Order: sequence, then C-alpha cells, then structure tokens
Amino acid sequence: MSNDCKKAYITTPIYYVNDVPHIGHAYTTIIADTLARYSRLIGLKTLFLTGTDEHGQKIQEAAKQRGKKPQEYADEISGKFRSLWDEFDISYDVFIRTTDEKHKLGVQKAFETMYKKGDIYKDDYEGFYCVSCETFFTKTQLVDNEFCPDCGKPTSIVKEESYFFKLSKYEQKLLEWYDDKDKCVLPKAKKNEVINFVKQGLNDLSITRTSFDWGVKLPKSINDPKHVMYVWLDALLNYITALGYGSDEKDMDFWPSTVHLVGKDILRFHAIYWPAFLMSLDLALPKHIGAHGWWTRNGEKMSKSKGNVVNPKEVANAYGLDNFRYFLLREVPFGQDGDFSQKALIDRINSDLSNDLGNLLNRIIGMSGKYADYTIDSKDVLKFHEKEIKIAEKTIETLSGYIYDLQLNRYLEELWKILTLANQSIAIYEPWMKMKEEKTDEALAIVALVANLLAKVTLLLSPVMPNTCAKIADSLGFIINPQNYDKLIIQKGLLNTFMIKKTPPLFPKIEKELLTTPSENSLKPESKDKKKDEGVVTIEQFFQTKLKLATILEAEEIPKSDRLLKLKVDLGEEKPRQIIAGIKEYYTPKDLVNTQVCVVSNLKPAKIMGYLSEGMLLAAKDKESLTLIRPEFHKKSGTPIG
Ligand code: ME8
Repeated sequence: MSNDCKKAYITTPIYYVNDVPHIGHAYTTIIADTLARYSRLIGLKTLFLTGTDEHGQKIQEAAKQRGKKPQEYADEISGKFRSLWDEFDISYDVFIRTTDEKHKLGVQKAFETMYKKGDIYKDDYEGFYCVSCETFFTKTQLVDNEFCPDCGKPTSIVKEESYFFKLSKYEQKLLEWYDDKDKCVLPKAKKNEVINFVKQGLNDLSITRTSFDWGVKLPKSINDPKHVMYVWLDALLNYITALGYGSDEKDMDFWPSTVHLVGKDILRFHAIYWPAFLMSLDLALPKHIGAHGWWTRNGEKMSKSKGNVVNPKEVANAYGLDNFRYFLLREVPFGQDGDFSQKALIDRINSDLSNDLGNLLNRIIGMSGKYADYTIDSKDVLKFHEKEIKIAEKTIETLSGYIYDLQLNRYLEELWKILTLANQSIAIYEPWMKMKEEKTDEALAIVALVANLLAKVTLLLSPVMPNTCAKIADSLGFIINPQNYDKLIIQKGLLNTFMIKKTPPLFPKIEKELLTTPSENSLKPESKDKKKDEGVVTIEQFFQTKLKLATILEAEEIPKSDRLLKLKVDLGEEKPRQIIAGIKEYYTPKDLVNTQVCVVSNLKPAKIMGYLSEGMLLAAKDKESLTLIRPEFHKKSGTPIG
C-alpha cells in the first residue's frame, strides 16, 4: 500500500451468496478494514469497498436446492453478510451487489469496449467446468480426467457456443507488469507462483455461458440474448463499477485501487484475468494485490459436512471483537495458512493483551492516582528519558513499511516492542523508589514516559483494535484522530498533560475455553447415551431430508451403462431436473414416462458417469428385484412428502 497520491482505495473480494459468512470471510474483511482505518488515520481520502457476488451457476443451483428464486435467495444471504459487517463495525464505504443495476450497466459497457477493441470473439467452447469454483479447465488440468484440480469436486463437460476474451494476447504484457512492479502481487512467493503459471502459456478465456440464465446479459448492441456473462468477468468488474464505471463515473478518481485483498484461492483471477481485462479497457492496473493464506480449524480444513466451521460472530461474542481482530492479524504471517483454536486465542488474550497492554494501562492509572492525583505532564520526559523516546521513535519509523507490505503481524510485533520498552522502564527505574527518595519529578517523568509510549502505541494500534483503543485513549485523556496522529507520530511530539481516568480492566484473564459449540462436542468422544441412541434420528433430523413427489417427463437409456437411466423429472420448480437412476434392469423408459415417483430433492448434485444428477428416487430393493415407491393417487408435482 502506498500513500503517494493521498488517496486509498481498498477492497475485499465480493463474497458468493451460496454460503453464510465464516471466519475466512471475516479474516479478509478485517484486514481490509484495518488498512482502511489506517489510511484514514494517516489522513488519506479513503474508499473501502466490499459486497456480494450473486450471479452464476453455483448461486442458481444453491437457490434451486432451497426452492427459492435466485434473486430472493441472493437478497437473503447478501443481507446476512451486510449485517455481520455492520455488527462487526466494519467501516466499508460502499457495499456493492452484482445484481445492482449500476453494476450491470458497467459490466455491459466493459464488454462492449473490449468487443469493439477486437479483444472478444465468438467460437465454440468445449471443456470442463467446475461449478463450485466457477472455473474452466482443459482435460490435461483435471485430476483423474474428471476432478477439479482446485477443489477436487467432479467437473462437468461444457460444450456450448461462447464468446472468448483474448487472454493470450496479454501474456507478455502481464509478465512485463510483474517484472516492472515489484510489489504488484504480495507476498513475493505468491507472485512467483503467478509468474510461473503465466509462463506456461495462457489460453483465451470463455467469458459467456448459454446453459443457464442467472447472469448479466450481453450489451444490446451485440444482440445475442441467449448468452450471459461468465461470473468472474462480472465479479471482477465490481472494483470499477463501484466507482461509477459505465454509470455516473462519480468516484473514478479513486482508481487505480491501492490494494485488492483476496484469499490465495482466487489470486489467479485477480493477478492474471483482472489486469488483462484492465489492459484491454485501457485502465490503470491495481497497485497491489495481496493474497492471504487459508484458515483451518484444529488442523483440519473447515467444511459444513465436518461441522467444524468457525462462526465469527460466536467467537467475537465470547471473546470480544477487538481481541478476535488482534488474534487474526497477529497469529499468522500474511500469506501463510493459519489454524484457529480457542487455546491459541486465549493465549494471545492473556499474554499479549492482558499482561503487556492491559497491565500497562492499569499501572499508569495506579501510579498517576497515587503520585499525582491522576494528572501528569510531559515536561521532564526528555530530560530523563530521551533514550527511551528515541528507541520508540526508531521502531515507529519502520512501521509504515510493514503496513505497505501487508506484514500486519510484523507491524504488531514491532508495536509490542514499544510496550515491552514501557513495561521494562517501570521495572528498571522503579518510580516507587524515586517517590520514597522524594525524587517526585523523576517518578512522574517515568509515569509520563510510559503514558506517552502507550499513547503512541494506542494510536497505531487503533486500526486493528478500534474500540479498545478508543477506551485506552479516553482513559489517558486524548482522542484518536488524524490530528493527534500527526502530533504524536509524524511530528514525534508528546502529549502535554494527561488527565487519567480510571477504567475497569480491559482484558480480564480467561481461564477456560468459552465456546462449546455443537461442532466441538461432535469432535469429542461419544457419550454412553449417544451410543444408546445410535441409528435413531430426531424428527428435525428426519425433516432435513426433503422428500417430494415428482412426475417423470422423459426417460432414456445411458449408452454403455447396464444400470443407468437418465430421467427428466418435474418437481414443480421453474425448470425440470435431471436424475440419473440405477433402475435400468427393472424398468424401461416407456414404463416410466408420465408416472410419479418419490424423490429426495435436497441431495447435493453429483456426477454419475459424467452426467449431472440432481436428486434420488426412492425404491425398495431386495436380492430379486427393485420397486419404485409411488403415490397411491396422482398429486401435483413437487408435493412434499412427510
Ligand atoms: O471466491 N480462510 O467468493 P467466496 C481464509 N465470489 N479465507 C477464506 C477462507 C478460509 N478458510 N474461506 C474463504 C469468491 N475465505 C468470489 C470472489 S471477487 C471479484 C469474487 C475468504 O465467497 C478469502 O478471502 O468463495 C477468499 O478469497 C474468499 O473468502 C472467497 O470468497
């Protein structure tokens, strides 16, 4: 991050609305919030953008599984992200949704511009698509000829007419950019991965789809209504449409972005596709793209099926929002993976926050009260303690470098050196002895020294722990604002007087883990009672499986399979679903069309012999035969069973 143009534009990824927010989303957003707060503190005009990514096949399917319209579903989940960020006091200036009209206009304008420039052409696409990652792959990139190399899920074969973006044209220019701008991608190790990828050669990118319709339509001038934009083209453009690109252009002077924060999973899209799109649009390139690592829990990948997803709200409620923010930023070097455990969080709170920071404030309150009726001044600090002030200033000078390189853990480590210096100064100079020796000036100079050191740390820590630092500043009798930043940090000044206020301890020691979530219980050894209940489900568990009546519209054999039939069934939804059923030995397609069956309707879609299957038929089977479970009377398609 650099402050050369007095402006800062900081972004998070826009999150998919197929899932509720978890610790990973909170991590990226908290880093971005810290950078935005820091930028404002140092006096930059700042714009902080976050939002939600709402188009694409994945969202359309997630909505369908829940029996909702995509827009209705997107509204619901987007609202959850927004309210979590509001609860977390995330200081975003703009919350963009890719379903916003203004965004869609900007995306269409960008498409038109690239098209007119000759960077977009129409052809046929044949390849493999991972819906979960919304990414195209060639056969050679797949694992075992079928599975996505990024997430391991099965891919589906896509064969459709498509518009392509001439990504290959920008290969050389991208390599020149990486070479020219040392810190364009951070950290360096991640940048090298990107360079190696580009050096292997870039294929042109399919940027439209025709097999579903939940996306931005092509511009009217192109007149090809069956195509919608590829979700990554749509999504990446949010960084400029949020500034008014293609509409009012209101905030375009914030471009280029100061930093796009992303997880390592989506670095390739940001460090390859995005700059190539921008080159095609003749727009400046982002100054930095920062890719952070991945959070796991107790050493395991988080997933809903394992039930070990960390809910950021629960953690913040139990341990304190600012403590959680500190932990996330301090625990893991930017770019590396990190593990969340309550033990690690408690250690950070008890040691760094309670011992080093909280105790220092308590001692200042105690000493100032005892020696000077809570009023101290800085008049003798330089006389007795110039050495300590100089050491602190030297440390402070290095800090902005760490912020610029996104090394937030190093930034915090350096700040803690100043706290250590303050705590050690009390131990070394023993102000209580000075009082005994009636050297009151010297005793008060020590208190004023450490109060000034704490004030400087508080200002610099405030982007990470805004609420706590506001309380510390209040207790020391000043406020956190750009003017005081200028006075204490830039001008290296001291506060003239401190009117100390008593404050209850900010970081009470935590003795035991405060969260016992169901997911944690489920990781513990099973109790005797649980054994007794094995195999028994509650009514709530039963109703998690959604059974519905379906009418079979079409049925056909799958070539080369002895077992499988491909069915098209009506579940009372917008579009029929495809189900692959292992019933060929017992039913012919003719027997099935226009009959009704019972279907598990919320089963996760799966690929069977390369065909997508979006449900399962209920049947009773023994060694001799199989019979489908059917209703006694014909009922409306989609009627719930249960
Ligand atoms: O990829 N650890 O959205 P998304 C750390 N819509 N960070 C994590 C994480 C984890 N375990 N899990 C998620 C998308 N994240 C696209 C982005 S941008 C133009 C479009 C964070 O909802 C991390 O920032 O899948 C990651 O990049 C992002 O969530 C992915 O969010």
